[in-house]
Amino acid sequence: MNFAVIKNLRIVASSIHQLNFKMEIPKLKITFLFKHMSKTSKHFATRAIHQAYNPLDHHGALTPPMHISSTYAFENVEQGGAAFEGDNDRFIYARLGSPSQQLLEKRMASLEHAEAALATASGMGAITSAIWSFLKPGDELIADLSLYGCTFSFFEHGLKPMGIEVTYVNLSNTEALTQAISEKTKLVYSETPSNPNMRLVDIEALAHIAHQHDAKLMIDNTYCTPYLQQPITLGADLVVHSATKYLGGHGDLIAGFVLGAQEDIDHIRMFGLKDMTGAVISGFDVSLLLRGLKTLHVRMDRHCKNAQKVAEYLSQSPHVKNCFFPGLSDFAQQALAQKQMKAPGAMIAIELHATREQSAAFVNAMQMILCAVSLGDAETLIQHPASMTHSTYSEEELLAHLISPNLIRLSVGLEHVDDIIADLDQAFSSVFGDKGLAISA
Ligand code: 3LM
Repeated sequence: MNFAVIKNLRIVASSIHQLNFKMEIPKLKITFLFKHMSKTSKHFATRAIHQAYNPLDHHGALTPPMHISSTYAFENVEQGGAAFEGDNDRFIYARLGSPSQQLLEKRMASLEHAEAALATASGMGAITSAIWSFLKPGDELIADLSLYGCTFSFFEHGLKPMGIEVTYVNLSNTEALTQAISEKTKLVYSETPSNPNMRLVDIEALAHIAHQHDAKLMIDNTYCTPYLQQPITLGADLVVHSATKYLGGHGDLIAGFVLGAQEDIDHIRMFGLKDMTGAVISGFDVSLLLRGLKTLHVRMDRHCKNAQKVAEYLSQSPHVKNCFFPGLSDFAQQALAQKQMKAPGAMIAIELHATREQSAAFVNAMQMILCAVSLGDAETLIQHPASMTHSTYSEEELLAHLISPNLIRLSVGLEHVDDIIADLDQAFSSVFGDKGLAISA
């Protein structure tokens, strides 16, 4: 096979998969190339492991190299200048990206069915970099009522003082968006399910309304991950993640993503991130995330299975007034959950028949389950949002934003489910002095 043929194969391969084969590849590698050429049609689990990386391009290393260089050398000023003009594919400086970050972004874009992705230093880095890129004074952001505490704080204390109008609307009621949206609305923003109270919004319906008014729909998909929900396929323009959670999966990194159309992601990278937030992901965290993504599907399946059993247990407890979990038959938005989520996820919110003090005592009574913020880790985590993750809301704001001061949030982990239930059961007994209702294992 002559070089011209190999070169043509390279062009075809790289246009399909961005595989970058060297000219000297032997026959064996060409076979591998053909195997990889059909990758775009592969399943989620396969893409989470293989997408956009061929070990044979990297000395056979299964684990992609970790690039921690802050800067990149050029042959000369002309080559450097061309890179700054965007005329070649060279890397310049780690605030703009690195080879391993690029791999992570391609892989994540494939999982979310997005044209492009940008990895960031945190979920808040993703949210702020994206939002600063699209809003200017006088513009309006319409946001759902219930938001993660720091997102709410950013809207209140970051956007509003800069002259951006923020209007909170109950987006679970699609009609409410139709009433509220106007020509000054540039962005509609929601989590689904919402942190911490598990309210859903109809992504497809909201996208339709937003687009009729030339506004973008931005969805925080942290609770679901692309394994359970793919907002872009339902019409959302931008998706953000706290990758600190299920995507990393092991509680050992802080990171985020924004995903969307290439043009929008380029703009966020070159403006919101480069010039405004500087929320750059570290090379070490890129590496940990590439590892985390490889097991995402397996972990999520077990998280969801455990959570279903825990939610069923909690919903039968006489001490639980409300158990909010999309997998329960009495969940108010179960039909919507089934329409847009592959499974109910592993986050549960409960309200007890109890005072705020008793609710806190219940959290404090855990023996194995850890009292901690964050979610999506192997460890089951419990916390009291009004005191912890959502303490950025005042008492009045908590009520206005549908976050009950009695609400307790549970991130169901990967321990044996009987041990999780046993711990909850002993906590009920210890606080309420009865024997609890443990479903026997
Ligand atoms: C938490 N949440 O415990 P980072 N979007 C959602 C989130 O839940 C979060 C972010 C964005 C929690 C973190 S609270 C001090 C700990 C839906 C984070 C922000 O910047 O990666 O933390 O993501 O609910």
